[in-house]
Amino acid sequence: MSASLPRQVTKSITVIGAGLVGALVATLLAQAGFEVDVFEKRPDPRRAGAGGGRSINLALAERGLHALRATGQADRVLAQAVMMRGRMVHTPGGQPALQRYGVDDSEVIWSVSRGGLNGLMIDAAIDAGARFHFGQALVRADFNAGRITLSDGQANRDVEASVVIGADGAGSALRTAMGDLGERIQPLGHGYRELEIPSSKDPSAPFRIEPNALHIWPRGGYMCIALPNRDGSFTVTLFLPVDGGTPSFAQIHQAADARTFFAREFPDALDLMPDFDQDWSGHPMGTLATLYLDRWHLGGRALLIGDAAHAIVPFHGQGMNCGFEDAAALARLLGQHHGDTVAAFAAFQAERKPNADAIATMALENYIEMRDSVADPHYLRKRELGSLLAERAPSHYMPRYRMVTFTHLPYAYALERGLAQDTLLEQLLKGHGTVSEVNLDAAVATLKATLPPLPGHGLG
Ligand code: FAD
Ligand code: E0Q
Repeated sequence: MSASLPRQVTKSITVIGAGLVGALVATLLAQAGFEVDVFEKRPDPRRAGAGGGRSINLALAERGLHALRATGQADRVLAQAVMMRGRMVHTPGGQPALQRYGVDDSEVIWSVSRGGLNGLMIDAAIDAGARFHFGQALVRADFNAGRITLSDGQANRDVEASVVIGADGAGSALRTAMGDLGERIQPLGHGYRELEIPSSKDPSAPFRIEPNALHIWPRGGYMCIALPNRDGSFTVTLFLPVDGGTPSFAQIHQAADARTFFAREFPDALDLMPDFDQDWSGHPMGTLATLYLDRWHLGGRALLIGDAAHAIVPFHGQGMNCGFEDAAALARLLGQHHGDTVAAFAAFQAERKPNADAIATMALENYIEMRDSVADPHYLRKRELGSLLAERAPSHYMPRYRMVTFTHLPYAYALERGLAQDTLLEQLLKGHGTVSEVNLDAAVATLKATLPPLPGHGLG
């Protein structure tokens, strides 16, 4: 680096959005010694009544946990989480069956309350020295003047902000203010609606279905899932086409139609939801899309992270995890570049964009896998052979799900390696009706001859 070039070295940073990623990045940057101000459109989520009293949960996996460990908050978060060992697949008429996520209980994921995690991270950021300003929405920004405009719903005011980080989610106002970033939004055409399985009345057995699992009711073109909460309840999500077919949200006009649909397709789940009609009417449909941008930053003045830069569909449970990995990468790069935001932001985009693109692809693929394939015999054969190869040749085979969920291998590597492994599995299974027909010694030899070893076994 040339000593004669003036560098823009930053001491203070403005974050837009105090959601999951904004609160985490504020913590990490404040801990690194930056002066951090966070502006959030909504009221303080730690105050009673915020979130409307509903518990929405999400799956926390290794990438997200790793970033939380850096803040010292991981143990506190896990103390409020419910362990999920695998997905419990509910097929029509069959017994629910658990498909383990990892090799043993060291490889599990965690169901955490969105509001609880958000509040805890805001507390951590404040402890680290960050200042929060709630009820303050970004409305525009003048990056040349180093000024942003905020609205409290009544009036606008300007504040100085020479470096701005947009963690304001999929509908980011900072992204709009940044001008043409080569934006492409790809709607999925499917939406979601949240329901609840309440806890049982028996305090000694509060969970009405297996607590330590992510439940899935796959039905081909659509599906339901349920994630456990600490109090014994489950948050249920129905994923369904928005319109253009049967069934679709467009054809379900009222709670009674929804009940008829559930009685036919998800009767066991419906039995667990005594407040179904009220729940259905109270929660609007959400839509799903993937967001791609060509550029995530304006020199060293503005940068987008988390959903604001790369919103994805939720079917791999990695949106927050990826955003948390973003936050840790940004803090590391700002340190490596000594606060030079021009260099750090460019390095951030170069490092993270290929990985964000890869998880976007894998998340879309996982919808098909979840709603369709988890009950498909060919899929189950591939899964079984994959597990056997992973057991026999751990240096050369690791299921893609495991790379994504339990390692820090770059998402782009997981996508590429997963494709190569999948091609091999198809080849090995060709002409065989069952996995027991496959000669495993020969399969391992082919695997080792075809693919290079995994980097450092990919763990750690
Ligand atoms: P957000 O959480 O959207 O936060 C953005 C914040 O910015 C909000 O607080 C908002 O109020 C604020 N804001 C917005 N506009 C402004 C403005 N103009 N000025 C100031 N503030 C503003 N991810 C997982 O890892 N695991 C899962 O299991 C999982 N499940 C999901 C299920 C569903 C149905 C959906 C939709 C998503 C799921 N995700 C999951 C993805 C996850 O929710 C997101 O990736 C994550 O919330 C992104 O965090 P964020 O902080 O970038 O954005
Ligand atoms: C996970 C954990 C919303 C959501 C969140 C998730 C997962 C799924 C299906 C969904 C993927 C999986 N998964 O089970 O393969 O692992 O987070 Cl729909």
